[in-house]
Amino acid sequence: MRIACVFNPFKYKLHEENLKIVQRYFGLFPPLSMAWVCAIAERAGHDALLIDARTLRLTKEDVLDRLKAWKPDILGFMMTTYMFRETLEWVSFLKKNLKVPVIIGGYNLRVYPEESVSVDGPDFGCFNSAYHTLPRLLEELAGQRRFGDVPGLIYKENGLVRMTPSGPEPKFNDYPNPARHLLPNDLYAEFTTERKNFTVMVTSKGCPNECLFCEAGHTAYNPRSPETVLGEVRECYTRYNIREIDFFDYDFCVDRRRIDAICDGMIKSNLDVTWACRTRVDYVDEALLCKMKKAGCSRIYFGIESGVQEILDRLNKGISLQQIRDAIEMTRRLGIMALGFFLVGSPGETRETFSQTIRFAKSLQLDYVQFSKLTAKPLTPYWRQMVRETGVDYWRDYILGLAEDKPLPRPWTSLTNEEIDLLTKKAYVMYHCRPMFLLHHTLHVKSWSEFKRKFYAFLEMVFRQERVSTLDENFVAYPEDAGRLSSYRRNNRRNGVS
Ligand code: B12
Ligand code: SF4
Repeated sequence: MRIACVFNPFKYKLHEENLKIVQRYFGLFPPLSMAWVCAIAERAGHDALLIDARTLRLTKEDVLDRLKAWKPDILGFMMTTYMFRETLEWVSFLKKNLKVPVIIGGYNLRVYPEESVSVDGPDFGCFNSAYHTLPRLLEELAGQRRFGDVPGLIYKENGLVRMTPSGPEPKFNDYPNPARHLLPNDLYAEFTTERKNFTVMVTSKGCPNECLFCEAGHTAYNPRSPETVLGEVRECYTRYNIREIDFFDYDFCVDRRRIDAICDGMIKSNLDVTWACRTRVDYVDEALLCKMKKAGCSRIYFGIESGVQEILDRLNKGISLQQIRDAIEMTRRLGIMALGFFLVGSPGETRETFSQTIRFAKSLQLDYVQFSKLTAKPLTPYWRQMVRETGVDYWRDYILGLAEDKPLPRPWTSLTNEEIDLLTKKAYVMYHCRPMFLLHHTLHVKSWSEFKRKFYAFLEMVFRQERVSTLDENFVAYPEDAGRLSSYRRNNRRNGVS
């Protein structure tokens, strides 16, 4: 069977936690979920195609032409809750023109499995991992079509949406490596990228902590072994010329023995690769940071959330301001850049608490900051509370097409959504418009593309941000490398694909 997965471009949404400018400059990333899906299909003996229409700047019509030439038996899409309706438009368009079945998967199917498939467009849904589901589905599509026998599947039958039991949770370690050979690996970059080629890796699922704003809280930890991780790093280095990796795990350092072994392996292999990861301030100490630095770690993203202890406690973050100060000081002293994630509009937040947070952020001398508007995201404790208390589930209504994209209420703070939006913008401007900060960053850029990306982002942040966030029909992600993209498109045209 032939499965073609499509990663569509997506626009800024009012209900998301980030500002439009953050979304625009966040980066162009490999569509990793579907790269796993394709790898799983290929391992089972099927043919796979993955079209990253977002990075390649392809329109629906361009993608249709490519698919007509490739002739898939089934189309695949990854669904997040936030971008569900936009991806659904792509599903409808391509399905109407190609007349092949569509399977959807991804995080939104964990939250709203039946609803996701009940809408017009998708024929099948994979509500957990593709690991067992996809090979069995492809087998049934080619043969008997007994969909009830496929584990973890949602499908439509006689006007009803049916769901099969999901079967045992596969070990993440047993997955093949994502099918990066199907991707334009030299086009990816994130805001902080210093080297090319850049990629993203995910080496564990889940997180044992229980921060109340986070959907990963208290989810089963399912890691890949150090050997598997090192094997993927080596593959990235030799096969795809990757020189910078961002480990996108919810928390890369949950298991001290695992991270120790990964770092030891990286030091031993002596590959010319730098990397970044996310972790908590209470998971690092001097010995670990020294080892991470030696292993090529150049940036760590820490969840700091607030500069007010009372707010950290209300978020159930389980860390103190002193722990934050110590971890950031150590990280920077050892020559690793530190990024801090902060929340705006937390429970009990006022203008005064947020001023304290900005002062705290500045005092830490972080290399990067990200301020996000605290939002009741699906599967978080705040979302559960909101649904319980109001009886309305905005996200469910949104994916069913019953609610428009809009900022969600934040009953836990007296600040209005408009004030939170303004404070978030102000925080970015206040943090970045400091002469010493600007000088330091200008002197430390490593390439022309890094300089251009950061310079344009700065200009847009200071001069082009609207007062209150609005939708933008012409929204596109910052085109990292327009020259390389054009040559890709030219080559493809020469080879007969649009
Ligand atoms: C890498 C990543 C990205 C990358 C690439 C996109 C991708 N998912 O491949 C980038 C940066 C582009 C991205 C973008 C966004 N992301 Co993202 N992303 C991730 C991240 C960190 C890892 C995904 C991954 O590879 N996981 C490991 C694989 C093995 O697991 P998996 O993704 O669940 O995939 C398995 C199954 O779900 C299933 N499956 C998944 N897709 C499909 C498709 C088919 C056809 C089938 C059959 C099965 C299937 O099979 C897979 C293999 O078993 C996850 C968090 C996480 N740790 O999982 C967030 C996550 C998926 N992203 C999230 C969000 C919010 C976004 C954005 C909206 C952010 C933004 N504002 O821009 C966008 C939306 C993109 C879109 N088109 O909708 C949320 C989704 C929450 C939700 N309720 O939907 C997550 C869970 C992060 C979070 N904690 O909030 N993301
Ligand atoms: S914020 Fe970080 S530590 Fe807290 S639950 Fe989420 S992933 Fe885990």
